[in-house]
Amino acid sequence: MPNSKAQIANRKILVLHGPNLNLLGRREPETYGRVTLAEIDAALQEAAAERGVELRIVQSNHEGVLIDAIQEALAWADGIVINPGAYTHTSVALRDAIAGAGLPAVEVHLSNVYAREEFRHKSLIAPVCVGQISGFGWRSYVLGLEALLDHLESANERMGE
Ligand code: CA2
Repeated sequence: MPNSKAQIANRKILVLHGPNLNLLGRREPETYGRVTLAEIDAALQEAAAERGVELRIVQSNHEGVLIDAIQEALAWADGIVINPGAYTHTSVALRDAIAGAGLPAVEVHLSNVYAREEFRHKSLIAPVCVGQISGFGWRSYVLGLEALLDHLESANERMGE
């Protein structure tokens, strides 16, 4: 079995946080916990440093800004970790951007969207992602990053690199 904590040299990953996630830790702690977005970013940077990976992190409340970041990532990134927030359930444009970029993406959610309202059970984004992680609070992001890095590593192994 391959070493899942292997260092992957020069990997660069875009982390995208969608709308309202800037409020984390300050509103609705019963649903989203008390951890702030800055603390999640710090946990991600720590996990990335352990694997020798560079992260660029963007939060926006605007669909177009998220789409621009995905398009620009084509020029520099190896993959995307995204919590699309409520756009998960509504945005054909975000889905098209991820599909169009062709970069491997992992969708993450703090809450278990399948244990919540029915409108959250449908993700327009998940079908264009490698996979989805939902329900582990801030750890969903770190698990998503680890899963994406393992996916990139095994894709390389398949290509005989
Ligand atoms: O569980 C998740 O990570 C979600 O992506 C969060 C979205 C929600 O629309 C998705 O269905 C599931 C909402 C993010 C809003 O975050 C807030 C944080 C604190 C206070 C208010 C909103």
